[in-house]
Amino acid sequence: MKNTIAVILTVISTICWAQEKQPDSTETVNLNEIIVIGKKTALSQKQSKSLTSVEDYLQKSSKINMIKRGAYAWEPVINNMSTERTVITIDGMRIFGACTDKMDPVTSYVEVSNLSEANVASGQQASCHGAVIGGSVDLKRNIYSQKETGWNGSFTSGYETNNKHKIIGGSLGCNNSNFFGHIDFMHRDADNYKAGNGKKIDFSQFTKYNFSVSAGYFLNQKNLIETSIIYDKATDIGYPALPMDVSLAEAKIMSLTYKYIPDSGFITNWETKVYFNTITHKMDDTKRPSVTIHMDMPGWSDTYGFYSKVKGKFENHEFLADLNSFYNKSVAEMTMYPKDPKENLMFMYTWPDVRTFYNGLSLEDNIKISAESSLRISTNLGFHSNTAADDFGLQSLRIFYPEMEASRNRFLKSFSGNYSQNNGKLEYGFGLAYAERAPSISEGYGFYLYNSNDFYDYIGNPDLKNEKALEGNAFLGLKINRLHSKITTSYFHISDYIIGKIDPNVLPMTIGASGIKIYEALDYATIFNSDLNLEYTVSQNWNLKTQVVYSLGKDNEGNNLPFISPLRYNAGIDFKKEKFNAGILALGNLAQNEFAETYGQTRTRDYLIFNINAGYAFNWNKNSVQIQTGIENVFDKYYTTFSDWNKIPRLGRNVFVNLSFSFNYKTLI
Ligand SMILES: [Cu+2]
Repeated sequence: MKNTIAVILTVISTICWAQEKQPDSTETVNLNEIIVIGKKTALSQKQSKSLTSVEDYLQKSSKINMIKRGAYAWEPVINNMSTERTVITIDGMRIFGACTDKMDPVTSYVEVSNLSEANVASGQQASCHGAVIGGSVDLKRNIYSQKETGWNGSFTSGYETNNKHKIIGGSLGCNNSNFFGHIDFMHRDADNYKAGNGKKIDFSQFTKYNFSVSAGYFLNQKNLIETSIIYDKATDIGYPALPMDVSLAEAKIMSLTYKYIPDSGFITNWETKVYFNTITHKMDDTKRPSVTIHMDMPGWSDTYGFYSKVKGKFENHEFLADLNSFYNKSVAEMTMYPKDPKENLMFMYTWPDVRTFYNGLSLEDNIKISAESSLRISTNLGFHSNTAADDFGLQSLRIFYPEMEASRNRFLKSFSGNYSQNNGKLEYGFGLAYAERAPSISEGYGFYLYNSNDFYDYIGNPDLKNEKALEGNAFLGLKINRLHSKITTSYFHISDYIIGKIDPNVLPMTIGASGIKIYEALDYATIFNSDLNLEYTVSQNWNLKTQVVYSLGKDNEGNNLPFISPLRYNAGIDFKKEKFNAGILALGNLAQNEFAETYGQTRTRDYLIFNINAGYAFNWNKNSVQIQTGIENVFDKYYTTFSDWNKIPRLGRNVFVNLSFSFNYKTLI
């Protein structure tokens, strides 16, 4: 029955073709995908669950998957490449998680209340603040400077039955002709969740507080100074797929921005920002029942950064120049407490106070060749330096690399070119790119980092070469009456592909670990991605949508790479009439038969789940009330996917209610 519904849905919507957001044919081509998060446009009315997590918004993109280690802080994977090969920024700011086990991706330190949209760029199709291979996401904060004068505010609240997830939030802002100020707050608290068939997943609870303040002052019509602070604190976070939990994950993110917005001339926009962020991460094994040896594993990451970005227009050129720089300090420690109090504590640096200094220049030119065609060329040149600043940590690594120097400098470059054509009905384009990245801190300097997925302790390798990727991409889109379709593909040939390889000569540190893996480079690896998005507007009220994504990743010997998605698909029908909307969505994966046996992965079965939702929104004057409700995983299916760490099962049936009220009160302040 369920399969029949899914097949019918897929067939109906496969007859029709679509994509998330078509670029307007009148502007210069924007190949990036924009995911709307905030409520600033009517688009968000289409959102069926507005208080869902930032990660859940992001995974709507056909380019993004999430590696899940529990209910909180999922790790975004872009084009089947995870944190090391991608960059996630918040308003252009670089932030680095402080966890050696990737329990705190950048996305875990913001809230939906902070953000207006996410700009998802595949491969080199964005000038981003760093050297990257797979792609990037820039999470854009709400823009308060353009709000109407007067007071504005909101109150939001939500509840989810599966894990008793309670959400409460609010915001208050005021604007006058030369000043604006805004504060917002959001709190989430969830118990352990239940997988399908009511199976309780222990250690999957979390509590989160997010608080943010923004203020700006218009020096005159063209010049604006803005400051913003985000404070995010999560406590008592369970990671059921890992052997440890987190007692504290805390971020303080601060920035000061100067914007120059001329109304005519060569320069169209000039933005300069200085920023600082500090992250504290404390892992906790004290609540786990059978811990062989108690460990304390805190980590800290501080980043100081700056960028200055100029956008301009000259004849048929739209150009961008971005000078950016950051300095990061990452430290992680491990203290082991033997059961016998007479034995000595064992202490080591898992990240030996690694300082990363990056200085880069990005240049981009969008050339309008004709009314329908354009060419985008870009380059990114960067100087990258790593220093292991802690002497004890450095000496520990020298056990493996006696010749190792404390510092290592690299020069990283990327180039890309994209041609695209769009006549309103048919659009297509293709591009080529070359990019390099430096090894991450764990890959370069990690010391006995236990991976609970393959049971190996990982050792970094400071001698790793830069990873180099050649990328080819193409897309084809079609708009015929009510039918919108887009197919995109990308192919990456990555030389000196960094991956852990077993070293049989070294013993692991972690009790029960299978052995040691040292980060080495494969000759090359290849990753292929393709996705098809279709949308068909049946009538004013009915809309059909479907998405099919296929990927393949191989190493130089033809083995499958780990964490590459099997074929995934979703199909949905939306109904909207006046203030009411409703929808049904089917989503699933085929079985992962191309799993990475060589890298310790096992097969994952297929799955298919159904979600339904309904919402009601009404406005009066400039105020609005929105109620959204729905059931996720309606048939309470017990399932896991290829990207669930240690095959931790996903959420079973979940009923949610989201409520939001927002107001605008126009007055002279
Ligand atoms: Cu951690």
